[in-house]
Amino acid sequence: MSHAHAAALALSLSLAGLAALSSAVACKGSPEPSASAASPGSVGGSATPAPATDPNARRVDITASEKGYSPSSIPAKKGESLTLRFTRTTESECLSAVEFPDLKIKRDLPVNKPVDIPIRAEKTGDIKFQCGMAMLFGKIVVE
Ligand SMILES: [Cu+2]
Repeated sequence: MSHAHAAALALSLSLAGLAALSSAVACKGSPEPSASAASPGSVGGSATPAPATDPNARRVDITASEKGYSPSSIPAKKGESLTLRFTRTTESECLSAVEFPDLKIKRDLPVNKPVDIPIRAEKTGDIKFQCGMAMLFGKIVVE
């Protein structure tokens, strides 16, 4: 009688132990994948605000007329600071804003009011700009 009793007790103890073990594993396993998925990708994008106009920057006057941007291609040296002075000379709404998609810069261009946009030519290649509707284009060619 006492022998059967002990066996039953041992069985229930080991069952309780198994249950405790499996629930501990389940709790530990769940938070890990979401924690590791959240961490990468925090570096992307240039969150740096546009610098205040650099006094040493080279100024380039660009006219935005119904014919488009003039000049539409601006050569620059790598590392150079530029101030692009856009002047819109047409009532056409097409050119009411200028946008640098790669730099995430967008500025309104009021008619006949020069708008300065500081640009740093950080790497070689083209820095494109365009009207707000992406119909007219220009670029800075960095070498
Ligand atoms: Cu346009």
